[in-house]
Amino acid sequence: MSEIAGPAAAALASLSPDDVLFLQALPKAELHAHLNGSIPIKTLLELAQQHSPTQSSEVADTLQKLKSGAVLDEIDDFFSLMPAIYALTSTPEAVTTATRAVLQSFLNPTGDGTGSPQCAYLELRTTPRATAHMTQERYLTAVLDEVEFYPATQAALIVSVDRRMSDLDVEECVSLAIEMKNRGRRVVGVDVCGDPRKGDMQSFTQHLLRVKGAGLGLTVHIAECTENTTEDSLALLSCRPDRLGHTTFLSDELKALIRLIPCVEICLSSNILGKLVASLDTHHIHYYLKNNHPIVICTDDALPFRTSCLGEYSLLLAQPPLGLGLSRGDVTRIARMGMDAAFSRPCD
Ligand code: 6MZ
Repeated sequence: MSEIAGPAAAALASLSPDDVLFLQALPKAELHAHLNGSIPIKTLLELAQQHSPTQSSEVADTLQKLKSGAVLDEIDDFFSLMPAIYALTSTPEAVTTATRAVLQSFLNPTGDGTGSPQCAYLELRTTPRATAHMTQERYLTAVLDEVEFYPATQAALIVSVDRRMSDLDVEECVSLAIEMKNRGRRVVGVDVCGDPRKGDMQSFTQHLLRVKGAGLGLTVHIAECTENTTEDSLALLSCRPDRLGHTTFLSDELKALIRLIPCVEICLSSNILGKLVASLDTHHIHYYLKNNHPIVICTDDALPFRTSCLGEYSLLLAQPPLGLGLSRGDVTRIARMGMDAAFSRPCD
């Protein structure tokens, strides 16, 4: 696991050793983690080393930013990190290396002496990507080979559809997810992600409506930024998603509509460092806690946001202003809600 920094690190540092032990031992589900945003910095640097003769200045600049802690003043600052990361994961071998490192960082004992992994169950998500070296199917196969190295009670994959994809690409991506599931591969759901200001969600619905019929879970990033219109959110909600990502700018009218959606994926550090939410105080997590709506606590992109599952849970337990000051009982209840919201219910 990479070093954590920022609000999650400050919250963790404020906890007593006993509180830290309590959080480490708590079975946690990580249900919203993007593969290419979760690669440990050490692994990314190793990939860059192998790549070095052809390393562009863009890759070098991005690595420098990620090492020192990327400052994200606007949404483009986050998305502009991705091309360099993608340049380093453009072959099946690099995808294998990156996926293995991400899975190990979440699921292998963290080396903190407790023997606990970061999380008990991981639903990793990724966007199948075709490059000069691989097809989308080859990409997905490389990822799934690594995911399936772990038992089904520990790891599964969600196939992401990117808002920037063409209609044909969305159709193919959803078909690929369904085909993989039908072949017995461990795909458990489909996600809609990508730059929230892009894409026409109305045109995505015909493809997304096939997801649940195929026995897959559906999760969608929704109302992530102020530019997301009510129509955009309504189009996504019309596909009856099982989980919602972020929901940062959902209006009260739309919040009323999501009462029956089983779970909202909350990414505290991501929202704060990405400057989509001003502070923990004003975070929409308060609305869900007050209304007893199920949530799951997630890292989103541990690489740029320099966080971990432990860090995110520390933000729940730490006293204000560093955390929400929730009780151990409440934090235990939230962790259980997360486990219950998995697409493939892990039974141990
Ligand atoms: C929307 C996000 C995201 O799929 O290549 N992604 N989309 N909002 C976010 N919040 C900050 N964080 C990550 O992982 C990287 C991709 O995940 C999506 C973006 O499309 C990004 O390119 P994969 O493994």
